[in-house]
Amino acid sequence: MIASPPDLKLRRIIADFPILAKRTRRGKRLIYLDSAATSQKPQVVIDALVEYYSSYNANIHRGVYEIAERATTAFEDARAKVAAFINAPQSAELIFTRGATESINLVSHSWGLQNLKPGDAILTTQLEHHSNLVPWQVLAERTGAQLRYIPVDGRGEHVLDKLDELLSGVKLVALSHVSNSLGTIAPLEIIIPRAHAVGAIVLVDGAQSAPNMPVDVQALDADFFAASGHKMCGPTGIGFLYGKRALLEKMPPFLAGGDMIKKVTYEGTTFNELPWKFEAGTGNVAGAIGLGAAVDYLQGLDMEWVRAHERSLMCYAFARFDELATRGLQVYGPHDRDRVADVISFNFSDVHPHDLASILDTEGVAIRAGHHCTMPLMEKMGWPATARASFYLYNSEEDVDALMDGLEKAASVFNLR
Ligand code: 7TS
Repeated sequence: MIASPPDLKLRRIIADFPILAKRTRRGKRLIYLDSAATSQKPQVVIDALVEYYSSYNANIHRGVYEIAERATTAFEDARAKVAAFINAPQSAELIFTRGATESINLVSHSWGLQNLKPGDAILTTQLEHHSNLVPWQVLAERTGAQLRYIPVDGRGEHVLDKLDELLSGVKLVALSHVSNSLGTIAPLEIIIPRAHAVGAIVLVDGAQSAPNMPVDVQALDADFFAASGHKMCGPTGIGFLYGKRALLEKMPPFLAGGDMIKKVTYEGTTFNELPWKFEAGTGNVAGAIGLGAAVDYLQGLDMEWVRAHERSLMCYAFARFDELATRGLQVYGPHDRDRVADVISFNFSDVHPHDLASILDTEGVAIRAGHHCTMPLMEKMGWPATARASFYLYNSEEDVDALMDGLEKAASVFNLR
């Protein structure tokens, strides 16, 4: 197979990311295939951060002077942009957090401690990132609720045969939209209505979907949707939680302090309105503004295009990987191109994935190796670890070829025939 060179749109996108023009220590082009861990940042996002810090750095929601008002407006504009990006009905339903992990913890502490009791159940899946698993284990322990798992098959696809049984007594379903280890796209269109039919609410961990495909929380009918800015071209330390207003209104604050209050006396406190009730203390103002710029950038590209681009790259990568199948390259995850997003997990013969990643690094190719924060999944599948390549909007078929060349090199280092 021959790689198609990047077209004009892709060349322009690549040029938007200054890091992609840098060389590695060995003088190689950087082939970044670890965007599921964190994405690279376009210049417009970097500029938004610099502009805030150099022109209008001030705290928000308090000062009456010019730069404080400008900072507050920029922060709240960013909220509106992110809300629109996932088609949330109102900006007030969009809470800024540090990222998906904090968003999930907000729900487990605030909604979970208030609503769960012994005899209730929480349903998640065997595919989850630790961030969407450990908070529920802790909550189950604290409330006496039971934690159950939707099983996955050997390809990492959800097995729904026993869904009705699993849903009995369930108050909350928490599952990832896209698996960070295998790229599996969850059948939310089946699971969410069935969960609602038994009166359960649904939290969607969108850490890996928001960056890669159009997301419409109203069409999904998700009750909560969590994501991280740093995986979608935004800065680190900023993310968001969308929640339906009726649920958020009834939930107690997660953290207490400044900004989340309406009135405080020595006797007690009246909490602020949504969304500020859940935003105690000075938030990541620069981060939110940067995330607003990231969302503008993504919308400018069109998320349908992003998904189509990644799907086509994945098809090319799967085809190229097939060439090494006879030499012991094993690809995990769903084979149906419509059920898999931007991630390919694999092992090459008995070479340890960390050794593979190190050899690829000498060629400038950055991939991740390990358990990808899904230790129970790895144990279930019987894989000590996998190598993982994840693609994003700035990757090209030439990047896939560079990965293949690196794997060929590994094969010769390890004498694989
Ligand atoms: N949920 C999923 C599905 C994720 O992939 C991740 C991070 C998180 C939650 C947590 O996100 P955070 O921004 O709060 O840390 N996933 C990965 C990964 O695959 N490699 O590094 C981080």
